Amino acid sequence: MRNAIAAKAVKPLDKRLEGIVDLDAYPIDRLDGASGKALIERCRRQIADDGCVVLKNFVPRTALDRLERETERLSPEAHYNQTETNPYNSDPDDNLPPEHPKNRFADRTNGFVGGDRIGGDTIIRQIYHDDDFKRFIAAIVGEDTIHEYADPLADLVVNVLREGCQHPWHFDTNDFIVTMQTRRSHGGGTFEYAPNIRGPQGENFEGVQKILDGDRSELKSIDLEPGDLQVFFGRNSLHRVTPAEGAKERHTVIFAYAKEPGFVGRPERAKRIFGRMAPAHEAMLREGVKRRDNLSD
Ligand SMILES: O=C(O)CCC(=O)C(=O)O
Ligand SMILES: [Fe+2]
Repeated sequence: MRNAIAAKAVKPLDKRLEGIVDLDAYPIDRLDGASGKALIERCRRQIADDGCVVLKNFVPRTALDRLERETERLSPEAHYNQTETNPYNSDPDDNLPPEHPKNRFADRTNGFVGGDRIGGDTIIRQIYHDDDFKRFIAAIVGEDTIHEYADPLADLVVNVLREGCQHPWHFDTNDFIVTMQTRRSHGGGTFEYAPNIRGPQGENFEGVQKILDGDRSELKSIDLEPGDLQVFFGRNSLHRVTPAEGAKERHTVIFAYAKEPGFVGRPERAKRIFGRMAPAHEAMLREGVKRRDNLSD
């Protein structure tokens, strides 16, 4: 009897994602097979098209209660960080008129829970570390391999938007972001984006300004739901999350990967985002190590 229970508790390596990822719809454990290749192809096409792919119910309905509870339990530990930011996360430019996008600042108040609070038995951490998942993400973003962060706070993050919190219009500073919604707010919290509104052809400040002024003709809008996985290239696509409305918070998990192994974010950033540092950041401060922070914030 004891053995039977133990055998049940430890899943064989090739069954790790069973029950927590819909492997029928998303055969990421069989990427070399015909269905796996077709999935990669479909995602790559969507990303090439407008820089965004959403895999609805990546976590199956049967696991959604558990998924939602994971971030619900963690959200009271969120550190809130308030800033005013323009779409470029840059300083204002006094040489430009006040209506110019570089001078358009909006409130960005956001809560973050650092990865060291997220247990190894959670669905979200099991997905984050999974080799098949990493291989899948690498394939669709066009990398040979991607690497987990060596940063114990920024590797896996819960982003909490309580009532009134938003991600105002911005471009990301990193290439791509992998996120999963785990809890939906009663209202608001909608992801909107203007695909490739800027690019090698230029900044298109006029186009950006129009959107800031309320023009919606270039916009796409996504109603994310718990269990949906999103991969988004935000460098050239202006995007935002509208303010969360109502008492129910919006929760999103950020799965952070880098092109190179060993990435640790700057200690100042850890303090700003999470309100604290991990030993790795304290060691960096002691040793005077400076590293590039390629996270978008
Ligand atoms: O939470 C989201 O859906 C996207 C947030 C975002 O744009 C960002 O973190 O840069
Ligand atoms: Fe973003």
